[in-house]
This record gives sequence, C-alpha cells and structure tokens, in this order.
Amino acid sequence: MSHSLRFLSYFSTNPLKSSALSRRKLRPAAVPQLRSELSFAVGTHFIPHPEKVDTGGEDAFFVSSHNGGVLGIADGVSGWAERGVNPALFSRELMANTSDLILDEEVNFDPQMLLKKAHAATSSTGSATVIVAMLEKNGILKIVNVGDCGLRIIRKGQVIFCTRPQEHYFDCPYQLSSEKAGQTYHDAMLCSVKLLEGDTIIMGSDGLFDNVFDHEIVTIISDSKDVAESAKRIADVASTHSLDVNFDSPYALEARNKGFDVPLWRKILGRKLTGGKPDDITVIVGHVLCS
Ligand SMILES: [Mn+2]
Repeated sequence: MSHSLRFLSYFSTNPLKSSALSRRKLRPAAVPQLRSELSFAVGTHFIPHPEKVDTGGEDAFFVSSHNGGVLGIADGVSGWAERGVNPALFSRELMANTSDLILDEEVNFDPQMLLKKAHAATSSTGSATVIVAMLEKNGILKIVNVGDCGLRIIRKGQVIFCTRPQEHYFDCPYQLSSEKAGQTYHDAMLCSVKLLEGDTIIMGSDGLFDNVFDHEIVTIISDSKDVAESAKRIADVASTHSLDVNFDSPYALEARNKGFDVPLWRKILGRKLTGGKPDDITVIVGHVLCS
C-alpha cells in the first residue's frame, strides 16, 4: 500500500513538467535494472551399501556450478555383478560424460539432449537409473529422470513438487543401458519448475527415498544450519533406517502395496513386511540463493 501511495505522489509533484521530460525520467534506464539471478548452494553426502564400502558403491554423482547449477545422480544396476560386470563402471562413466557435455553447443542447456549425448558417449557395459537437474539463472529448474532416483522441492516447509519413479515392475526401474533392451532419453520423464529464492531441492538415489519419508526430510532441512549439514543428516537417517529391520520404511510400504508380504502364518501372528532397504545412499541438497 505504501508503495502505490509513493508512486502516486511522484506524479503529483511533477504535473507542470513537459511530457518529454517526464517520459525521460520514467524510462527504465533512469532506474537501476536489478535483474536478480538464482543459483544453488549445494551440499552432498554419499554412504555406500555396507557390503560395498571397499569398492565405493555403485552410485555416482556430480555437481556443476555452470549457469545456476547442474546436479546429476546415476545408480548403477547391481544385477550386472552376476554377469561379472562391475556395476559402478557404467554409472560413473555416464556421470563423467554428462558433466563433460554440459557446455556442449548442441546440448544448449537442454537436459534431455544432455542425457542423449552422455548415454551415446558411454561405452562401459552396464546400466543405470539417472536424474539430472539444471537450474537457469532465471529460476527455471529443468529435470530429466529415468528410473527411480528422485527429486523433491521444498518451499516454506512444504514439499511442493516430487518426481515419480518409473519402473517395469516392483524393484525393476527404467534404466539407461549399454544393451538395446534398455530405455533411452525418449523414455525419460521431463519437467520444469520455477524456483524461488529460499526454495530447497533434494535429489537422491533410491537408497534415500526407499528409506526416508518426505516429512522426515522436511524436518531435517528446517533444523539444519546449512546444506552440508542437511545432506549429511538426511543420508545418516537413510542409512540408519536402511539397516533397521523393524522400521516401516517407504520401501516396505511400497512392497506391501505391490502384494509382497510375510507368509500367512506370520501375518496371523501380527507380523507384516517391514524394514529398510540396504543400498548405496546419495543425497544432494541445493538451496536457492539470489544474487
Ligand atoms: Mn540404489
């Protein structure tokens, strides 16, 4: 209200000046152009599967400060180990290629094109789920997602956006692969969301979202002093839940929804399928800053 009153008084004090002068005074050039630019402050934390500590696990991720920020996570599909293939090779090479191609002219800050070119450039045998998010300085966040990595946007303590996992059937996500049978950039879920200063995004591999509920993430973020602390605390909670056989995790809930459960005789004894899911856990937290 005070703003519009000031605006009116500006005109009322200049009624006798020539219109040419008034126009000059009102031209945008007379007012400093404050075009704000948005970018991320980023914190990351990775905890490998307890049995994969020595090899560093099979998740891979990168953070780039290009434009407003580019974030990527790939989760190597562990089934390849049964065929004597190290599942980490494909996810790591895919993320290295994605990071290298961000400035590619043909990519032109389009995440789907980025994924297409990164996948084509990847020569390792294997497959991976993958998510990439690119922030333009105007606040537009572009997301490309294949499989069950995920992203949430938190605004004023509420989750206002979340990705949905893509899967063929329970525990078999869409994946980019070295084999023809896999998915391609055509199968990716694409979306763009306008971010505001103060928003927080959280990205993770399924090891995060299978073990931590959104309300827990919101609480940790609001209780943490910065993004580094948020990322570490969220990963620690995911790790604790993943090893807790009594925790009724998002993974256990989903399993029961899909018809998996304990045998009938145990159900009669009041038991149900519970527990977290041990896995590699990658957490990236991005807080939107204005400059
Ligand atoms: Mn995983």
